[in-house]
Amino acid sequence: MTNKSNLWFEEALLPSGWARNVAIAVSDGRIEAVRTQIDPGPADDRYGVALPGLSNVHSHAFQRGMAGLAETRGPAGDDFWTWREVMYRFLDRLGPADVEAIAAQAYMEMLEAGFTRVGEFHYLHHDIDGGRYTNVGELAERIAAAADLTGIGLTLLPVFYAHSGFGGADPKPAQRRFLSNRDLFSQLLDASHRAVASLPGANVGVAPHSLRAVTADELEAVVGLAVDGPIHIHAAEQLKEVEDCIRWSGLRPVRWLLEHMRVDQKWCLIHATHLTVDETQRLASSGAVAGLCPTTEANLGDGVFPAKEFLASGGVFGIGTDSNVLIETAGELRGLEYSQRLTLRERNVLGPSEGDSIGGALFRSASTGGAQALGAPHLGLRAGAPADIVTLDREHPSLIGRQGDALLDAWIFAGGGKLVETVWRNGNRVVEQGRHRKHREVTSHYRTVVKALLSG
Ligand code: NGQ
Ligand code: ZN
Repeated sequence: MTNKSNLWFEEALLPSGWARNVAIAVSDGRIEAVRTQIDPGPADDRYGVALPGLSNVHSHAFQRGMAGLAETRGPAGDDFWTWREVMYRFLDRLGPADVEAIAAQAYMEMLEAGFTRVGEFHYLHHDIDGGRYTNVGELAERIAAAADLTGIGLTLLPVFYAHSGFGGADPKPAQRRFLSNRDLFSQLLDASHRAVASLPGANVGVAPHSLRAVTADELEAVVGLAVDGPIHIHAAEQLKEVEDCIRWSGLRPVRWLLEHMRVDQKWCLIHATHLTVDETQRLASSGAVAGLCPTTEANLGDGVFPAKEFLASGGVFGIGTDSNVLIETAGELRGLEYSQRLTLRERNVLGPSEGDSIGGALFRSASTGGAQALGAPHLGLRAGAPADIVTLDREHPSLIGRQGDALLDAWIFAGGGKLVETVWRNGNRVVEQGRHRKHREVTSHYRTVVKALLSG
């Protein structure tokens, strides 16, 4: 039996631009037809403003469980590397059921924020003592189960991690839960495919963690396993990483990747914060997506991505919530623009031409770049795409009298997260009035798990 519904929106952001009086017919999770300038039918469900669901290109779901717990000053000056120690200590306690409950909470919050798909950069593979689980896909299955429970679209990115620094340095004990060799990684990849097999629209890519964690040979081998999925890698997030890379190879990390790998549309370079002008232009022309995570990059003191030059050179970006310290869509886009305003001392930076709405430019780029980065380029409000639709609360004071891109400006700069009203993912209405249908159940489970973790 097919499952059909007819939705009607006052305004909708289609691939061709804003349209009014839009009817979207949904059948078995897909958009069957989009018609504009049409009156609502008697059986249509009516809504205000429709946007395509956004892709969250970079998440480490388990880190949601330590959100806000790394904001106390330590004995020496705190930085990314001291944060990483705190994060390693937190994951020392996580069992499979904890991972699943925390991921479910994170994915539910993503849907409530307007993300309908997530790229999970999944590197927690082994047991607490570093021993293998009997089932090599144990934790990949927990991620898939959290996606299944909440309904979010999943791009699973199993991570290859083998070293603690450039040139194949031995891993640290605290990294024991992440480690693979080539043979184990191909098992993890097979297990990842099996874990997502029954999830609608899910796919699998590969994620060599960073140039710190893989050798050149390992990188080549892992990239060769990508087949038709995307390739994600952390790059040039911290200055120390850039300096260590130069010491190892004579080149900066992004330059090294551009010279040694065929970096193209299949690639997503996460952060890519520290770029020269030349790297910025070459990364933009490679067609790879820059996976920007403005909230986490601010939280970790990473630095500011040269977004203005990158976009001027035709670059494509997606946004990610990374450490999940705060899960927002509007907030990430606002953070990206504000980081540019603060460093350049200008306003309205990330709109390419006069008359461009900044909210509109940010949202469109994050939609197309995000979908590309997750190997799901067909996303959007168009016939044949999955019905991943987000509505904004038309009655919110920030949206009064706005139309078209002015709605996006109001949402991103003046409204915040609370404007997301209804979210469909694969045709299922998973969020209503800003709350996920399983909010109570998912959060009560999360509460139990986190209380136990923090009291232990
Ligand atoms: C991660 N997070 O893999 O969770 C990293 C920290 C590392 C960010 N880079 C670990 N934001 O890069 O070594
Ligand atoms: Zn990351």
